[in-house]
Amino acid sequence: MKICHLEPLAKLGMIMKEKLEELYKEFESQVSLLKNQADVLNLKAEYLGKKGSITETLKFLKKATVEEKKVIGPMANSIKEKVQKQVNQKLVEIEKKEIDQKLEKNKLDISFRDSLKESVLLHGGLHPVTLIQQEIEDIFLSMGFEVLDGPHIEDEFHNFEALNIPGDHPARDMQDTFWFHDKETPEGKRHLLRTHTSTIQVRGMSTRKPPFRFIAPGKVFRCERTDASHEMVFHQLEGMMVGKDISVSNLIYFMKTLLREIFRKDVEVRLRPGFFPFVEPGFELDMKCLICNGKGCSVCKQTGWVEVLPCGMIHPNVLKAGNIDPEEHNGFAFGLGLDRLVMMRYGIEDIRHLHSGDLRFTSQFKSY
Ligand code: FA5
Repeated sequence: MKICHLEPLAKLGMIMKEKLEELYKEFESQVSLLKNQADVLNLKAEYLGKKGSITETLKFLKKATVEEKKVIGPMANSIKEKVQKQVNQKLVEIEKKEIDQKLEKNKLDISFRDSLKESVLLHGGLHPVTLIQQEIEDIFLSMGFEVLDGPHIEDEFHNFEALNIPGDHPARDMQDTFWFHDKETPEGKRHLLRTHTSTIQVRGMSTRKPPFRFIAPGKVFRCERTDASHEMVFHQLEGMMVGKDISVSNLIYFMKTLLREIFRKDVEVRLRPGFFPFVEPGFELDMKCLICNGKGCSVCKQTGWVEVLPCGMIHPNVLKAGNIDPEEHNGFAFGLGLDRLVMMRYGIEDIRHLHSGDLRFTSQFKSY
């Protein structure tokens, strides 16, 4: 603003007041649009800096009389303070916004938000062995069986001796296992990773009075050379029924019912003699290989049959180990290979897929 000549006090005061208010309004509208601190500081310099428009306007005060200064001075200071206050507020506002943006960008979301929920639903789920185990549990629960559990680390007594397999028995070689180099039990027995779920037979028998019936699913461990149908860690499901006058036909009835429910149709089975020291007579219940439909493949070792369900009538010595009088009670037992059953059910040609941890494989199974 150029003022070329001195005005009377009232007029000069009015002109300066109007001019300062006009400048302040102009500043206010500009500052509200700014988005970064550097621009705010530049704008401040344009108004309050050495050559700023407010500063320039106030230079006229030098020429004013004392009376004029008394009126215009406080007014000018108030405008300067208002500008400075606006600048400070804007700087704080921008800084806060920048911090919020940074926090939003680097935020670690540990809650189950939509994206996470989606990936859990897409990729999470139950393993096919668990799915089939749960189905079998339901089938047996509906037939009045209990479901028991037992430890993975067992002692020699429960894994072998109570099952009629003493220390020098050749049947121990059929189930080579992993032994622990730890202290023996008080009875002088060593510890091992259980080789079958039959260990739970003795534990179940000694805590129950006949008649009873239970199943016991779980992981088992064997020192095996792996191939299309053998793993070192696999799953079995033990079953046992004890009472009076139980016969082989009862055993066959339950086994056929189980397979019909699992495969939702009658499957072709064959029963052949099988040797297990804890049953007498003992059987191998094989089912027709559903991978090759009986033609012969690597899973059934070209025989057309897959061994899934060894079983038999409980040996009197095993009943005695469970405190049951074999003269009064008898029963049957079976030990189902769960992984092989899963293979038959879903047409899986190699057992090693099951525990490969490959999501492309496991995500194919219905899990909810
Ligand atoms: C036993 O383990 C007996 N305890 C089963 C039993 C229980 C018989 C009660 C009689 C009465 P066997 O070693 O055959 O038996 O194993 C049982 C089932 O486990 C087999 O039919 C097979 O389906 C499965 N199986 C055995 N070894 C393996 C392996 N290395 N990998 C995957 N599945 C296996």
